[in-house]
Amino acid sequence: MSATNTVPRELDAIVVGAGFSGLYMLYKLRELGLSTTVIEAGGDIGGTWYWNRYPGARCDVESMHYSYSFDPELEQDWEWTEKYPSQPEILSYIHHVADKHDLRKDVVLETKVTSAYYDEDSATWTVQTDRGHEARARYCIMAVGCLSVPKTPEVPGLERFRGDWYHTCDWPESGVDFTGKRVGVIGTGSSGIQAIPIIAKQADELTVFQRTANFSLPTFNGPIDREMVAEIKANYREVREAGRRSGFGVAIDPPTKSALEVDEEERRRTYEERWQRGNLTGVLQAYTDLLADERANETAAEFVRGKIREIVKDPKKAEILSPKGYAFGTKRPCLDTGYYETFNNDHVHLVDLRETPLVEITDKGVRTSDREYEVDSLVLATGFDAMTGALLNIDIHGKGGITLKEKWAEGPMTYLGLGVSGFPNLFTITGPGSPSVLSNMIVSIEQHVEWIADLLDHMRKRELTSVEATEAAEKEWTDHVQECGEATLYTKTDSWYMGANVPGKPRVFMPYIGGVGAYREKCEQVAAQDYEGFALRA
Ligand code: NA7
Repeated sequence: MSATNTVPRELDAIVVGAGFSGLYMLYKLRELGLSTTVIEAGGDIGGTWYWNRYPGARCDVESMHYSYSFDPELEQDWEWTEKYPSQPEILSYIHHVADKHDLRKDVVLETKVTSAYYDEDSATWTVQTDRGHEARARYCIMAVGCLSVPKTPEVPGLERFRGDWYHTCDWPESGVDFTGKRVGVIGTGSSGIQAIPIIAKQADELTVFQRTANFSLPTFNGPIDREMVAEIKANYREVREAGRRSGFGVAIDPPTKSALEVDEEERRRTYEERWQRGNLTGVLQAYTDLLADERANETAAEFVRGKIREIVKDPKKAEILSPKGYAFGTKRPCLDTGYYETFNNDHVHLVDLRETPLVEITDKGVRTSDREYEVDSLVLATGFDAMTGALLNIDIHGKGGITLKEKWAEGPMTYLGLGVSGFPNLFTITGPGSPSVLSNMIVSIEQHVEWIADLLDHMRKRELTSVEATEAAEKEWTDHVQECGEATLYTKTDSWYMGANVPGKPRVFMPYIGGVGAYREKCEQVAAQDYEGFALRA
């Protein structure tokens, strides 16, 4: 079944975005019998996994956990092939789910929502698109993703560049062949770190422009372990439930000791064993205080630096690749396949932009403070205007005409990352103030979608027409999110969690660090207490 082109003028709900969250929201709204259209900017469904098609794109949550849990049949039938799912495999999974549940017929593609206006008298939203649609709905649900507005380097000249350039999150569907090319990559976050080893295999020369060295751990990816799959499938309900009640959305044995209460030899053994697990949380969750105490953190950071020095043969490159100046884990750490090893190739060069800053893009390549690097192709792996970017790109007007941009001028304020006071009947799936980006996204998405669906069901049964976060509840929650952040090392680092990667963006810790389990409990309590902190009106 293919997507539709029409947006009915009157609907119960409009969902913006057809990634994991928008598609599941559609499924749940249909269950409630609410007429719904999903409006999606991309040329197909998939959200993050539609756009981020760069070579090597892969999720760094293991396949068996990075999937929907709402459909037990799907869960049993679908077969993942690798420990960590690649972008093409995740995208075909999303297509499979959409086909199975016939979701596409309510999705409008290649259409951007440009504005949304709330009308207080009718308690409805009027949404407009760049293709001239105008539709009115009781509910407007933003499923726009946390990492969906790309950011380019803040230096001039990109328009002058005569070669081809690509942003990792807007990669040509036909792919790119770098064979025989001199390629430059700017950015060494997750996207750059995943793409670089593969580009290096094709390119004649690869120059990596690094501003901040990142901590990256090996995935030890490979074919999925069939015994593990059988065991998880036999116990999927328990596995999912444990994930939902955990810190990050995948259950782990929580640490019990401080890194500083054991001797160096024990720490080294522990870190080594956890390094070999090939996952994001292994080393970081070895001790209770790695994300709270600088001295404790330094023990793990130095362990990773030791690994980099072991792998990278050129001591100068190893030194540049060794992260310093911020705590391990406080910028999103990466998982890689052969990243550091790539720098042992003679045709792979590394430029330290801290030493020689980026000055401009020229017609021939990249100029740093000391020289020009000529390249045929340029890859921008320079990240996103995270968490608030996609919401603020839409001209959203709430009660009294106030815009979301005005409301969030000093940083995002939400109640539970789900609702915003002054913006009734508007929901933000995985919004700022929720654990989203600090969790297995799908666990967070399912919880948000189900919570919103329960609330809408509650409202329908009681014939209520509007729901709005109260200012007091919103303030209390936003302060709590900040306090939780301040109790960790996260707020000491310039990261996209802090809005620090986008010049002029308010410096506020945006995600909730208290864990998905604690967060879920809070949401459940709110619902049980008649949606405490939300004003419900008839
Ligand atoms: P990230 O993690 O934000 O990484 C972007 C990278 O680009 C990072 O190394 C930045 O360095 C670098 N960057 C950004 N702007 C510039 C300029 N102007 N000059 C040089 N270098 C620059 O984005 P990703 O796409 O890799 O990953 C996003 C998330 O996707 C990731 O965290 C996972 O959650 C999945 P900086 O650190 O700012 O110095």
